[in-house]
Amino acid sequence: MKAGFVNIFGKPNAGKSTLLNALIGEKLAIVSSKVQTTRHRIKGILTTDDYQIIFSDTPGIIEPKYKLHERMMQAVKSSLEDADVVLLLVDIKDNLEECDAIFSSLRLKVPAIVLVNKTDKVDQEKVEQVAAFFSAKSYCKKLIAISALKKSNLQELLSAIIELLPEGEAFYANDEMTDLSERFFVAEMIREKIFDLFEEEIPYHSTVLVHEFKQKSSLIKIGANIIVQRDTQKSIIIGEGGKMIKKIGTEARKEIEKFLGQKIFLELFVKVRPKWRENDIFLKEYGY
Ligand SMILES: Nc1nc2c(ncn2[C@@H]2O[C@H](COP(=O)(O)OP(=O)(O)O)[C@@H](O)[C@H]2O)c(=O)[nH]1
Ligand SMILES: [Mg+2]
Repeated sequence: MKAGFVNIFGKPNAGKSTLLNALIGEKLAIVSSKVQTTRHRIKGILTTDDYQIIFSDTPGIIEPKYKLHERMMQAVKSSLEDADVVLLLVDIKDNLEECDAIFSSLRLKVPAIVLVNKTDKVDQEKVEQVAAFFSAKSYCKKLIAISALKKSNLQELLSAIIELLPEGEAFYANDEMTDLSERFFVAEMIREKIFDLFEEEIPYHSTVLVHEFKQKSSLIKIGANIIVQRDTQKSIIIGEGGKMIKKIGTEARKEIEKFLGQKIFLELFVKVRPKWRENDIFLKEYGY
């Protein structure tokens, strides 16, 4: 048996969450076209008779600007510490020098596979050029060109990981897919809709807290608070005549029902908590 922790790092928007979902075959991590969508370390566990891989998706590596950012970078740091194998993900269209600088600064002590992602967007010549750039780097044990979105070359990636994985017993039971609670994923699915439906600062000033999760006879009753920093943001989230919050609710409900495999009743509230992103007590309460 082989077992170990395989942690995914990269700049915001490289496709880390898309890759985790593709590898696990289940949507664990929310995805958006906007940067800094992922705020936590999210584990996805893949178990067979021969191996157990515990993947971790992490927030994109950034320079912290407020306390929430600091918490996000702590999630990155903790993932660096327990990794057996590291996946360094690059958006093929990103600035290569910048990615290289970030990867070098991690001072990795474990083998790293560089994954050149989004190859579906470019031609073969570009793939070869970027592959040559990273193959020459000292931290690059192996390089694989993939498309997380189109799920291409993931089998090759799995084989490469298994080769580097240490011998050992499984850390989690066979049927465990993640270490996080259903409440967490429900809150994340609501947060994803906020990223989809609102522009500019709204997604970055918002978070979601599930305060009620109760099994009733034929459905689960879920109550959640959308937390924002200002009254104006509350009005935007609610929308004219409640139009927007209704839209968040409808779209989130579909995803949550798919995830839980059960009908739900979803009730959303909006709460204003000035500067919650800077406040230790609020950050803790909201799971950061
Ligand atoms: N074309 C293309 N888009 C991708 C690929 N992987 C991820 N994306 C898109 O890139 C954006 C950011 O993805 P996400 O997984 O949230 O990135 P993260 O910030 O690194 O977790 C989303 O719009 C994804 O659909 C890929 O292989 N090809
Ligand atoms: Mg992400």
